[in-house]
Amino acid sequence: KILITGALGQIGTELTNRLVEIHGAENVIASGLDRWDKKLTSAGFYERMDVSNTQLVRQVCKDYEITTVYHLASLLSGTSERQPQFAWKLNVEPLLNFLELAKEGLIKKVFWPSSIAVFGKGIPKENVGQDVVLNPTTVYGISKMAGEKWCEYYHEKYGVDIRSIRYPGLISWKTPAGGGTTDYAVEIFYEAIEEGKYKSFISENTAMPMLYMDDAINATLQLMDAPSENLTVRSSYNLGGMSFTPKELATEIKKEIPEFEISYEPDFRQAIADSWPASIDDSVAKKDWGLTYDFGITEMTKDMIKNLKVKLGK
Ligand code: VAH
Repeated sequence: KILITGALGQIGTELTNRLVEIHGAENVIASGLDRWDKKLTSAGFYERMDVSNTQLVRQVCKDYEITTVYHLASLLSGTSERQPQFAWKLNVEPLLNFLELAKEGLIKKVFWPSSIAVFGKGIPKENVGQDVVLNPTTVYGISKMAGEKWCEYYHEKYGVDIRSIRYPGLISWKTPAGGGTTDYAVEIFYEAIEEGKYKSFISENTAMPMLYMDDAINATLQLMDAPSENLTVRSSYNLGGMSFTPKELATEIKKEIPEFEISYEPDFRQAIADSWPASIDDSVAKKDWGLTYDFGITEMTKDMIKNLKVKLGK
């Protein structure tokens, strides 16, 4: 059976639905802190679970005979900067618990999301490689870097089958993102449709690595289905997707909504964005497990606007 933590989140809702399609609802247990909301997930079971409650997590894994865990519960970059100690605790300690459960053999395989936020000062801005020095300057990046090192440690020392991806900014329409620096690229679509204008908290020429959610879910499942012996990275795989600036995204949106206007008012998240790479080299993922992409900025923009118009009743 499969357990997803953070199942009501931006990745969690879509990953849960895809896992149900593949494995059947009776084999998928979704969990989250919030009350279950049926529109968000089609899992056979839902457990209201605080991932910090290690005894409850162990009990749920035992009761449902969980073999694979997608541990997605986390606080994103913006939110984490506002509550550093809590963000560190929540982003790292529950992961350690799942690594322990895997070491004991109670569960067999763990997926954990890292982020391009692990990169920071002192490296080139473009085409950042798999093995560059990690110098995160945000609490979120520090917690993800620490998580990656723990994953590598438990694999090397105890043979735990842990797999991870350094996600770029993720863009989707089904569930609003929560508190990320890249989430201007989600909000902009809602406001373009509802207001015809958007005030971006990231400056116009700040390029960041981005990925459409469909491609992120496909990549996650490709990695999890790959033969373990093919995987040469047990910290976390670079995944670059596409790279664009708010200005470039606004230009794409204008092709669909000609009257759309963008303005810029950078906030505290600009400094976070400035510390991150503009583009990523994900050749190792392509070699090890056949990473591919279906959506570029034009296809993504069309798909976002088409689906959001329906969702927003426009
Ligand atoms: C954030 N969307 O902005 C997340 C992600 C690379 C960015 O980690 O915090």
